[in-house]
Amino acid sequence: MFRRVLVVFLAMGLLVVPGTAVAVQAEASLPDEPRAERGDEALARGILVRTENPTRTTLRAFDEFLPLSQALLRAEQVAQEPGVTWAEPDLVLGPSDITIPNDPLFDQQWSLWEGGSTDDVSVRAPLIWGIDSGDPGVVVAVIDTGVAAHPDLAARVIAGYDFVSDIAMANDGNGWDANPADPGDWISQADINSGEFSSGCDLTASTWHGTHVAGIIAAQWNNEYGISGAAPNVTVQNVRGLGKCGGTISDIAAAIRWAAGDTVVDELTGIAVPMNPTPADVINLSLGGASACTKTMADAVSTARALGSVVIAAAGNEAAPVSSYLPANCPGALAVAATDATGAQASYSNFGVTAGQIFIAAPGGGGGRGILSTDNTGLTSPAQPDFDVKAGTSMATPLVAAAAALIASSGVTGPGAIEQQLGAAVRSFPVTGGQDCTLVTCGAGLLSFDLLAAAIALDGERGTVRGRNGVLVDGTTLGLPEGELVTPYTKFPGETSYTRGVGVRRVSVVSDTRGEFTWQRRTGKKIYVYFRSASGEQSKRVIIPA
Ligand SMILES: [Ca+2]
Ligand SMILES: [Ca+2]
Ligand SMILES: [Ca+2]
Repeated sequence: MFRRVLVVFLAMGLLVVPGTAVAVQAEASLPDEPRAERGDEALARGILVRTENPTRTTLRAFDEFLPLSQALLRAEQVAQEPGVTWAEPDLVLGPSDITIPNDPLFDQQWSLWEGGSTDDVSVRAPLIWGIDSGDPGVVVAVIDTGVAAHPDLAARVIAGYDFVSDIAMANDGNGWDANPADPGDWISQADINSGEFSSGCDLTASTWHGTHVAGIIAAQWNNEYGISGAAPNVTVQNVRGLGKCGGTISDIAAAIRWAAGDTVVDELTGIAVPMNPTPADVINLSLGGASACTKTMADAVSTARALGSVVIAAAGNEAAPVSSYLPANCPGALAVAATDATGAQASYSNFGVTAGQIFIAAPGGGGGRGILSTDNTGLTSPAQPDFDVKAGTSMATPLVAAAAALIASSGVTGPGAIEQQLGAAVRSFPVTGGQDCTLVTCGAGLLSFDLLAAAIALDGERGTVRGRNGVLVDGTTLGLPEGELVTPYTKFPGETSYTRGVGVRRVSVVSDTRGEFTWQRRTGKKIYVYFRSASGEQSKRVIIPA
């Protein structure tokens, strides 16, 4: 179970303040979701009521603070009144409401939590976990070296595809294939002598880079083992684009498009790769090379965005202008710079020369303080699961991907909307006495999950948060045949048009009590649908064209 730790952050002006409305009512749990202890039930000061005419939200204050369970009953009664669109408790969240998992190595995860050390500058992840620890239905595609088997990843990582085409680089005996497990990417002297690899390859043991990145995003939390991911309930999809000595733009671009749900054809065989059954909400690219953005890469990124995926890319570790490194310099890719444990710009991090080249910064370690994550002991082929530290923009990027996944988990859809919230979830760069980040060198600010919480809370008042009180139904109860291919559209009370959702939706359908969804059949896209109802009833409209 979780520990709750009393930490007073008020002096830093963090987190929601008493009276802030947050859509966490009921917290009826989604399946297999570890839950914060509810022994100390949240208190509500009243009921927030939304009426149709005029469309506005008002507070009906209680005479005294009521526990959440009682407030929910009141809210249900209010919701039955004529003209009421929805009603929910106005909860009071205290600054002590920090969810700390029991993973034994969590204390070493300084990039997630400052944990009492005055030096470490983290993303303050526990400040949002009590509200949003991620939805298993939200998928982050990690395009990397593949993932090795690991107990802290087994339940959180699903197989994607292996897009390393060169057989020597692939190191698994074949080109593209359906098994993206990491066979190891070591380079021996014999490899260098063979002439099979580019001249830039150095002797190295296997890096288990993809395994490390995956763990930063979604390592199993609260299992009394290892570490916790930053978005510990989202799903990582393992898509292999790197092998021995790296990967090629063509393979990585194919991996990006496939991850987003595009049709990808194997050019060697002319056969289409099976469609990704779980297109990604977020694509993590902890990789790069020194080049202007090429057409192939630019097209892949823009295609992914058009299909609904947020693309997040490491700025690179050359201590050089990011404009010279792809894919971070590609239009639509969100470039991530790294900070060290002091919050200064990491010595290796690539940086912006003009504002906007870097989107945001996050801890990537450095100066002897690395980022702890899942690893493997194998020097060549995979051996035993392990934990170890690495540093780089590769480690900062998955923190941003995790934050994007938490935003997606809250029901915000589409790269534009997710990016907007992500860009707002930053605090000012600290003054360190070292090489401080600036708005030009490191982007909009330092990623700060507590501010993500505020953004999600505000969004809840507009009714776009999929709360934890969802009624769980499956697609068949909506009259949709099992396996139906659909795309979600949303319209909320007071809006006149439908907005198309992202292509990635759940098989199971989660409702909250505000608004409605409609669906359209769409071939070629596997879908998962969220469903909204009014006052617990399914006020859906299902449109299935001929
Ligand atoms: Ca292969
Ligand atoms: Ca393979
Ligand atoms: Ca763990």
